[in-house]
Amino acid sequence: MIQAEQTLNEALAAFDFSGPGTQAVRFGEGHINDTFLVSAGRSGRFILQRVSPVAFHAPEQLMENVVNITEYLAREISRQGGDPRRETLTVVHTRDGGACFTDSAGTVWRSFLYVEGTVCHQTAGTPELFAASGRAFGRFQQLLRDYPADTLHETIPRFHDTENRLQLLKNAVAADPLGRVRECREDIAFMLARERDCSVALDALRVGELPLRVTHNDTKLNNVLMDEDTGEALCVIDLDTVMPGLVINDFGDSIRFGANHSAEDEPDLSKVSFDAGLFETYTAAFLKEAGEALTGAEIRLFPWGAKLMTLECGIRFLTDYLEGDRYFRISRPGQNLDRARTQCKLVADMEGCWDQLNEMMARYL
Ligand code: GN1
Ligand code: MG
Repeated sequence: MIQAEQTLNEALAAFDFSGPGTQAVRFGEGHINDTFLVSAGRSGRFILQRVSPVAFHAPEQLMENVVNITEYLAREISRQGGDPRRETLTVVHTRDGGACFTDSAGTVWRSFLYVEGTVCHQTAGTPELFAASGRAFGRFQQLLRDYPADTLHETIPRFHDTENRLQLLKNAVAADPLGRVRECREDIAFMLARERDCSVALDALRVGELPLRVTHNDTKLNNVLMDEDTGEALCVIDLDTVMPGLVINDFGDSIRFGANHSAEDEPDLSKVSFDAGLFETYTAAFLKEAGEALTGAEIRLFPWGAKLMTLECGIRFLTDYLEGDRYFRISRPGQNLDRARTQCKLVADMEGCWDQLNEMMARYL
């Protein structure tokens, strides 16, 4: 596949960033898109991103969602007395007024204002930080509660369809194109043993126990910008997967990534453990902002959201490892296998304190 650097200059020109002194450097730790920070002299700083063609098959539709969502958020934030230029992303248009640019290789680029004075954390160093991210995603839910969900494109079909994710893993195991299955037998067995679990949230949706809402679907701690001075969460980013979905998945994906003290790709599993205290910290913060909008069934199923998002992410990492690391960017061999294994360890830990998690939820109902 061609590298983003090969068409970066075309994109810089399309967004009118190519004046003398402009610099563009790789930025951030996202696994999917190619992100650059552009310093464009007196015009200021911008984020320029090449949208992954492997992950997103209809990038124009995706950008239609992002434009509509960010404009809606900006209006809501202003209405509530906030600063929309800092509290949500602002799409920067191309010289021709478009929301994105297609390069000579057919790949789509888009740009946002860079939100100055913010930081993005890779681990929840302190409970306060994790709570701040919980407030941010809870507020995101609250801000979008009346957004017409049926007007959103489904940017990745079946994104959190855990049953289908498991089926895709089975297909990859059967095909085993790189002969990697033999080193992952235990990991595969761990996931297959939880086949029934993969249906819990989907069954609740099918019987009408859980409603579809506008959800973010990728609520990692590093998808929130924090104010450098106050430490408070400021702006939810990475809006590519904003779609109709389940709120327990937004809750759960945050727990998956943040309710522990290790990196997602930590190779030493003895360092990876689920922190039930951080689970509670996040629950309280998230519900403080989003609580009124949610139903009792949703809150009751939060532990399931946490377990299923973690299991599903492990399934996705392992599937990608077996298929040759085509989806999640890696910086070293075996990284996707390590990522899959941390997720299994966290699932096992959650199961170890399952009753405690459910009792905790009872206090918030
Ligand atoms: C990807 O783009 P990024 O790095 O924020 C992925 C998420 C995974 C996450 C795992 C579109 O998120 O679904 O949970 O990696 N995004 C997409 O770290 O697949
Ligand atoms: Mg991201």
